[in-house]
Amino acid sequence: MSKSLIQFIIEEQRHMGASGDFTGLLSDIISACKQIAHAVNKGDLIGVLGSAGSENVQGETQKKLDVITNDIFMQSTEWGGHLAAMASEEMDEIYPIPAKYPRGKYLLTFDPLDGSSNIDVNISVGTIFSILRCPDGVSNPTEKDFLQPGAKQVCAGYALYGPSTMLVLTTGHGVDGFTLDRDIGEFILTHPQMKIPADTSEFAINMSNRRYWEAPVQRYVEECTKGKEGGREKNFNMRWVASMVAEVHRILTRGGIFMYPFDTKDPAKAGKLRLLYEANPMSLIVEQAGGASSTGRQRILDIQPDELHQRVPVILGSKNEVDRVVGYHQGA
Ligand code: AHM
Ligand code: MG
Repeated sequence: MSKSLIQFIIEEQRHMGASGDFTGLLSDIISACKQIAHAVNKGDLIGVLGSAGSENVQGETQKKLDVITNDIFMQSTEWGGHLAAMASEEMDEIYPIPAKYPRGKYLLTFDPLDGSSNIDVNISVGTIFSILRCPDGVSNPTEKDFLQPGAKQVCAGYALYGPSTMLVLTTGHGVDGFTLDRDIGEFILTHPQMKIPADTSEFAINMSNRRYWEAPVQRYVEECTKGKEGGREKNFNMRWVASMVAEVHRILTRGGIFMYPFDTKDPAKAGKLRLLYEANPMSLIVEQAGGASSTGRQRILDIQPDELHQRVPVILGSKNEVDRVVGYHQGA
């Protein structure tokens, strides 16, 4: 018989001897992802495409769906009594759970709609989330309580709104993938224990930034594009969806390396992707599936965050290729 995501989580909780709080939180997150899948899928039929006419804290123009999906995620998770506070790409400050609801022991960070530049052109987008424990004794969390290294995540996951909607998650015991069966409204386990092959011949990077990269990334990509004629043992293929969720999902399915490396395009930014709700959850998922994730100089999950919306360089995917790029950084 097919196994639903809720059944899967309840069974995990039994093994862990957990209280049920975590299952409650995850069930609220699942509900949010189903609602977002519905809004993304309906698109212009319900008038949700286009710009919201506002900017987020990172100075990026918000799409209507960025705002709508942020509200869906907040409203679905704030009431349950499982969270003490949450933080999102679309909110400048952390959001402590309002006094009218009970406060719980977890902190949630999320990017409600990642890759949102792809919405209007009907290309896959996703939601990324990360669950942390609220530090002991803290009943009124502040930003500093969120500044925990990614290795401390209790759970990380993403929903991919593609030809089918999938939810992929880890609680630190491997990575499992579930597909939304719209007829019954349930996520069903379809991809148990996903594993990233250690070797790959596919790379993903935004080549238009090439002139801004550092020497180790220049060298690696140059070798990939030259393939057998440039000293590598094989030729490489390239992909760039501009939706990190879609790229990570491809890598979990058939291997690959994804890079949004350090570049000199904007000296104020260390990278493009955000540590707490993009790089950390994706790094935990990738490592739990046997892959690797690094800035080029440091394992991402070891980074001690300095601020909520901090950006980091990201190089993740098939282990042997990530190790090669890290090696080029060490040699530089
Ligand atoms: P977003 O959170 O504003 O959508 O930005 C993150 C996205 C990633 O999904 C993707 O890998 C990257 O930005 C694409 O950037 P670019 O447009 O520079 O190729
Ligand atoms: Mg994002």
